[in-house]
Amino acid sequence: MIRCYIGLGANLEQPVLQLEQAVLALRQLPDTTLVAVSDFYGSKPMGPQDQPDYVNAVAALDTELGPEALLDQLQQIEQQQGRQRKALRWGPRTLDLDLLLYGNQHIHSERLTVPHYGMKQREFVLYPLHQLAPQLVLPCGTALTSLLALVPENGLTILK
Ligand code: PH2
Ligand code: MG
Ligand code: MG
Repeated sequence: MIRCYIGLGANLEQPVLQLEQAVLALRQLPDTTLVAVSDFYGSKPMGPQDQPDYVNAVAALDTELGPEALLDQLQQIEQQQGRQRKALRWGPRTLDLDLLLYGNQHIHSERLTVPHYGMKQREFVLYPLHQLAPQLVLPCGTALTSLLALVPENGLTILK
């Protein structure tokens, strides 16, 4: 069993419902146990500002799936919830599921970079992750708490 963390995000088509639906789907994944889900957070959009605020959360999973098999499952859930692949970088979406951490592994393949390349700078990842795993040390050896000290909350609010 490998402990993984998934970042959830949405800002279109009733984002809270999108995240709730995604949590149900994560619960159904094969060879995987959903261990915990953080609160849902309201966050200001990173990237283009002419898009709605986001709802973000982090989920902890224990899985027997390999990283690429897990990615396949996450992308399938995104598709089921109407994700349109668009050219616009950091544009709005109905559901984004990012594989943040896969145990203590560093993964660099064509499809996957783990730890997620942006997670150390993003308040909407770090704060919910800290809620689930306050003692977490990243694969690079950095304590999560030391990153929190560098990344302001930037208006992050707890929704539920
Ligand atoms: N995701 C993006 C672009 N911008 N902003 C916030 N607050 N939360 C996100 O999850 C997010 C974003 C593309 O993945
Ligand atoms: Mg993302
Ligand atoms: Mg993504």
